[in-house]
Amino acid sequence: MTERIVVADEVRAAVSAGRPVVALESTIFTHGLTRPRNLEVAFAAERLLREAGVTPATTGVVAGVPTVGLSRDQIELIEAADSGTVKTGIRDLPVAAAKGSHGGTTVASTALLAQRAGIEVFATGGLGGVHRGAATTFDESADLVALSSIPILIVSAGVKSILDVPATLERLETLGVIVLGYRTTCFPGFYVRDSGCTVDAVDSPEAAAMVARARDDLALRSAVLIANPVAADKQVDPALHDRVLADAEQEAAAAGVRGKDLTPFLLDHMHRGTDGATLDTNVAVYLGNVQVSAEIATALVSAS
Ligand code: PSU
Ligand code: MN
Repeated sequence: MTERIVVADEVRAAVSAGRPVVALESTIFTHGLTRPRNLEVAFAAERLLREAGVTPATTGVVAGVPTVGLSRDQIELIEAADSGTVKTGIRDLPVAAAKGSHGGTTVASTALLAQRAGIEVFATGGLGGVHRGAATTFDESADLVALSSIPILIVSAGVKSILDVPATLERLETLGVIVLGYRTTCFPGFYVRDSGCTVDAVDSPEAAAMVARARDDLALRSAVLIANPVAADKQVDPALHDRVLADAEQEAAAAGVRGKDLTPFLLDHMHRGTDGATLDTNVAVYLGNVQVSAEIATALVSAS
């Protein structure tokens, strides 16, 4: 194999020994969360996995090299303010490689790299999706298409409420992504527990693991999306949420923000417009998903 992906020794050893491993993305700490919380959260997620007996594989691009299982130093390096780190989806990987730039990998590129490294489970905050107004802007996250052809199990709190949630669910259906609520039939809206959309539920880590195994038995190549809602006491007040989001959207339109800058712009506005309330929720959402991913990764190993 000539493809140039570096897999950390610890991750490689765990995968080949059949021990549980969970992949983590890096855009969440390079472009999603604000300093200094971002780094704390990146390390907290890894710690949580280790405490659950799971090997973390934080994924990113270091000097052009896609790396599965970043070291602490590498995480700090690509996070640094002066690092020129680029938000890196799948199509950006070759560009980063050619230029030798650092990259924070999105859900799409993290899923791709992790699956190539033999990892079966991935935890994120919220998946990308169909943006509001996509009927005219065509802004739909590459995360959706990626998950149609990458057989990984991803735990996310549904999709961000800054998106068009019903349209995103329609696209996930079209793309053949398996979507299940974790112990709920209410599809979560990231900052809020209930997006108002309904999905089928799965009620235990073992049941989620069985779905992934059954997918493999059928030789399907699509992802399983386990949608895990944030804890009730951590969700953002829905009224505040809607008000600040409307503001953020107006500002984005006025400033002409588009393409891959839009999601970080909206998140940043939400965080500042709520005096950090959405930031606290974002962190709670993410760590909650990491916890569930650890349980599913462990169940998946026992089910093998
Ligand atoms: N969820 C978060 N914070 C983030 C993202 C998701 O809580 O920063 C990132 C993920 O990396 C996701 C990306 O893949 O946003 C989607 O961006 P876009 O809409 O441009 O595809
Ligand atoms: Mn987009």
